[in-house]
Amino acid sequence: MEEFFPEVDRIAYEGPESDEALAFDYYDPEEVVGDRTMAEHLRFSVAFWHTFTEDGSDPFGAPTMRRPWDDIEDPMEQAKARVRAAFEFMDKLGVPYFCFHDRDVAPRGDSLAETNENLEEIVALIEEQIERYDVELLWGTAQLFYEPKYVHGGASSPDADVFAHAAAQVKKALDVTERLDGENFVFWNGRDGYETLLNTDMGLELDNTARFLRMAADYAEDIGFDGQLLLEPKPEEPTKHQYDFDAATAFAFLRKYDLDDRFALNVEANHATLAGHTFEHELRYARTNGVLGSVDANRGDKLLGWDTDQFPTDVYATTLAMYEVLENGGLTPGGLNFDAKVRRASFEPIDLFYGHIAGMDAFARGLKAAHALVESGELTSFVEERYESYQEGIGRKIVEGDTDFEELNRHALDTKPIEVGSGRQERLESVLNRYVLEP
Ligand code: XLS
Ligand code: CA
Ligand code: CA
Repeated sequence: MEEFFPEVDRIAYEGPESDEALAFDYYDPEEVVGDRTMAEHLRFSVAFWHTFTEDGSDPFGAPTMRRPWDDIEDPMEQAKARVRAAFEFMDKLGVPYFCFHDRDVAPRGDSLAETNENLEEIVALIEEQIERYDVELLWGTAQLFYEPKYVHGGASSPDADVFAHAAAQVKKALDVTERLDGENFVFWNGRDGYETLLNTDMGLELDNTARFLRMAADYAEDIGFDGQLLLEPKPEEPTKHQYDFDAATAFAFLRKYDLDDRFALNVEANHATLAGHTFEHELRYARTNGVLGSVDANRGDKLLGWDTDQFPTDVYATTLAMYEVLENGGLTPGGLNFDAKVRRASFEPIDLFYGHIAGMDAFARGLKAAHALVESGELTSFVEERYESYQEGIGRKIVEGDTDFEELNRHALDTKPIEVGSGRQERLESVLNRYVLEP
């Protein structure tokens, strides 16, 4: 049988004592943490685009990646080889899910009809591979940002023909996601936003984006797609001002257009940091508002102001993220998708394994630390105590909507000097350290 990564066997859990590099130190899929196995908590997914189509080029340099399918010239044959390689890769790594854009997996044709035919042919192969391996589709999406016609956006384009084309593309992508039993469908379009207000009708662009999403949700229902629909916030890049800036902006948009019961959010770590937030802030905001649907697990670089999409290896970040996921009751039907790429200088095929192993281990370790922290109740009991003035007296009346400014004024005039408590940040950070270092 053809093998794309013959130098790698199935990656096993060997524990931190092992010096085998192609093994997990912390990720043991069968290990039970609380009420679920690690595999059930983490629901890892490989991003097809970064792992199988990224070539390592940047504005200053040529492609660097060396891939086993590089020499196949026919685009359809190359696409098929990528798909077969992807399933071998995910099987060896023991990752249960993958995500893809329509245009990652199949080459474009000369017309939309021909492009759709190419996609159908590749999707048939993906279907076959899904049956053969223990790997499923976490989410599908339509790529509405590469082609020149999307220069001004998809659903927010000033040109109605582009809107229609974007709709046709999403329709097809929903069809194939449904055919492959995808559990979610993501909408991220980095060109829906604007470069300058001088040429922009912001009101119409926002209304049209909402119209587009409503039609997409209706179509999903028509074809019996019962997966979760997700918006993915990002503040900028490629567009200067993107409409889905962050979780709060995306949530406000969903509420304004009455779409919040049909869409949840796919929160990405690197997009959080680009928006000037921490990853855990975005997760907390989405969770608190009942729209934490799925996660793109990667990280940025604090010194670089762009979307570096690195593998997540910072255990503090993964601990705080898993804390939010656990408090959310898990992510199902979402998951942790590695929207991450190996660095341009990590160009050997084996680096793809190292990148994913590093990310999976960091999240497994973060899961254990977060679980221990949740179980201990050390943070929750502190927080409960901090807000206990709302449990009785005037605080209770505030929370129950049972008071007004007249009464609050009387209460304030009667109150002796107010004594507020310390926030104890440093103490709590040392509690966190204890769980990160010894979960
Ligand atoms: C780009 C986004 C994109 C989405 C899917 O920055 O992260 O890859 O996740 O279109
Ligand atoms: Ca993403
Ligand atoms: Ca990104």
